[in-house]
Amino acid sequence: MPHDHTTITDSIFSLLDTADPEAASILRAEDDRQSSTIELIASENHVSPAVMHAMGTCLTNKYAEGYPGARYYGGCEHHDRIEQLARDRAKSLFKCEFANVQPHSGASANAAAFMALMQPGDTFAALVLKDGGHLSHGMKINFSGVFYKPVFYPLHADPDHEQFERIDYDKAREVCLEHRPKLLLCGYSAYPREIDFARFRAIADECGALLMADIAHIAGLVAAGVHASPFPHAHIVTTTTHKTLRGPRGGLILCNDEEIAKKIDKSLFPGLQGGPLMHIIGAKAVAFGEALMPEFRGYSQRVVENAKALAGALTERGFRITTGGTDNHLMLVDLRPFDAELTGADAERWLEDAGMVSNKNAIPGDPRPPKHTSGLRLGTPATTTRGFGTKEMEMVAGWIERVLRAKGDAQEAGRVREEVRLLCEAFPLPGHEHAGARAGV
Ligand code: DSN
Repeated sequence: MPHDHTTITDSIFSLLDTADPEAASILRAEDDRQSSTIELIASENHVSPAVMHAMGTCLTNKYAEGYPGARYYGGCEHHDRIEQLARDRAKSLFKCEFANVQPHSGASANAAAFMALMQPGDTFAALVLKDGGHLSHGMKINFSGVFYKPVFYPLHADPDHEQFERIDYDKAREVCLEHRPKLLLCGYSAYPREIDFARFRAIADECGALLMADIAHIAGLVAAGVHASPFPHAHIVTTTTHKTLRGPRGGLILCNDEEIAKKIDKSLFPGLQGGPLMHIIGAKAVAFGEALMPEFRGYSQRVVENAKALAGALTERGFRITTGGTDNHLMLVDLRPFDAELTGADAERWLEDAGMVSNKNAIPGDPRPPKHTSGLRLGTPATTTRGFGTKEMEMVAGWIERVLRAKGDAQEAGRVREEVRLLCEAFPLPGHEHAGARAGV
């Protein structure tokens, strides 16, 4: 639907409309898609206008290979200052001693951490990938599986166990004692419960491993004090900056040990990357500044409240939430109790037709292949940013039920689509607000 009012986003686009109408029309279409749909992908968010603007600045014009005070190019005075600001804010946010803000992504951050702490061929332990791990945690064709030797620990698989589908710390210990990995990796892409970092550290100490926490998903919750911090337990912490942390797309590495910090800096540059994306580093500084504000804690608390509300409302409607609920921003929905035939792939497609964007996801022990799955992963960082509260999350659960009960029927999807659109208009995205928007004008 075209814009019929002026917003901050419109003013950004107006220049592009003239300079490159073809590209502008594509970007406007994407902007309209994001504005008029409900984003339920747990790893996505909507950045503030300040973060959005910071990404589009003169910082992109400069090569700044190296680090503040030690660059390979002249003219880096202001780049040094902005990178130092990003580092300092990251350290305040996560209460640690060292921060490298240059990783282009979470996967790059993980590659740098591995390169800093292991030799090719070394063993590391991580969660079974299909139980919620990440491809950079040992997938066979990823760098982590090609150059290193992963061994895996599982979730509790016994449905009668009170810890069903939660991390099996005893098994993790057994795996580590048997294989003596150099690195024990915790932190996941699809795990809805709090991680016991102290317990992992005890296992790491017992088997002689270093502990690495990849907090890509929960970083914002950790920064806000809504999820336990991996510090002081983890030797090294990696994250993305664009999920619950609500910054630009990118990565970050943190630690408290000077020797490890030196190795990280070296392995990232010149080990893995060349010129840093300085415009993104500028936007990281701005996003970290926002996350240091008291409001960010309230936002993060609402993310979790909203996730619990959505999980509860879906449970009432006959879906099963793995582990029985959530402690964080995401949940895994087992679709089978609702409809034994329904796959995650169908559900994802039908919900998108109705304006709700999600992703199919394997549930622990899923008998279906990854292309189909029996589950959906849903998250609330983006809906909370646009102002949804628990009441709106219950409306979302009702729409999910209607669309999936109608098995993708186009008419029902169309009706829900219109209701979704109206709610989205009442809760405009950051930078799209205009007078009267909340009144539905
Ligand atoms: N692709 C991300 C996610 O959706 O969880 C992880 O990098």
